[in-house]
Amino acid sequence: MRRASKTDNVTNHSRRSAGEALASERPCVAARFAESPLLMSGRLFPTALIAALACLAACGDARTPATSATPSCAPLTMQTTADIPAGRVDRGAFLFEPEESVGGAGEVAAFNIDVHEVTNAQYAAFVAATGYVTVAERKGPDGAPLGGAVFDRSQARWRIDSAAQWRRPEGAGSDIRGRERHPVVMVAYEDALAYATWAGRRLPTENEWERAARGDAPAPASREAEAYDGNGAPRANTWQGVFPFKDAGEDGFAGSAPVGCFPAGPHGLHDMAGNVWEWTSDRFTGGERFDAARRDTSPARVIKGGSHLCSRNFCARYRSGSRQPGDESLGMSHIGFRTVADVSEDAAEP
Ligand SMILES: [Ca+2]
Ligand SMILES: [Ca+2]
Repeated sequence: MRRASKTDNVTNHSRRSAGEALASERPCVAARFAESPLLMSGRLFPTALIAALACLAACGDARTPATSATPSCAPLTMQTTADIPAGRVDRGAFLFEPEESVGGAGEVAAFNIDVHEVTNAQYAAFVAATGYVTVAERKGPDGAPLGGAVFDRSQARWRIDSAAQWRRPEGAGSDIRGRERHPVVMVAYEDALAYATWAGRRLPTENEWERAARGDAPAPASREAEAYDGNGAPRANTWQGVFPFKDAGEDGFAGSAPVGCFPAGPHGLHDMAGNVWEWTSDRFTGGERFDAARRDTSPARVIKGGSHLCSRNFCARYRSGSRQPGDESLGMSHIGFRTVADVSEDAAEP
């Protein structure tokens, strides 16, 4: 069922258009902690710092559309939102990583969700309408913009770049021309929330996001099932090759992809696995256990679905059941979002 919303309007607007894993499986985490610019920035809370570094350590960025595949991207006139009926999420039915046993499964009320990640064109429309200034653009104590975290492909490492923001995802000299349909990145949590609020919507909870991704099906008993089909053909934008050194782009993209270029899931949603991680409103309270004391205070939010930086050798979290912490104050190359809204149960009947 299509549902009219401001998101629909901006979808068709023509104005202009690391580490996805915790330390458990990544051999180079310690080394990257030592060299990360985040350690020197002093911007992050300790817990969020660890969380962000875990993310940074495990995945990298890319930007250049590649290569061997020629995906067929759905037209932008595709349905822009979908109603998800109420139901239960049994996250963690099959566990690949320790953090996947943390956080509650449970019932989810009916809701409506964007069928694709919010695009650069959509975010541009929001900024044009409101004059909103993202966290990355705001000045820090030294007078320079706060910037965001950019993966430097040539160096195979991340950096904090004060010139990076949503219009310049790779920092100075970069832009989003030709990437109007790519997911907006370099948006901190509050930047995503501001867009959602403007659109009359909100950000999904983790359980909502996961139910939207998988429907009534249980979490697949395979790491690969949501990113590759039974013949090994890519069904999501991830990283082929050895991260962080070589992204072969066998899925058609070395870097982010325009939204809607990979097959939709059970509710017609695109890119729930891969392309960019997506913010949820749940706070990440720890990778090994749920810490109720931090439920309302943790500066890290749960991000879902993996990204174009997830490879088989590092991260491999291109799954609906995966969950990682994202420092809510930091925009990154591989984190975007989509929005949701409440609906009545009747409206959400299939
Ligand atoms: Ca790719
Ligand atoms: Ca995604």
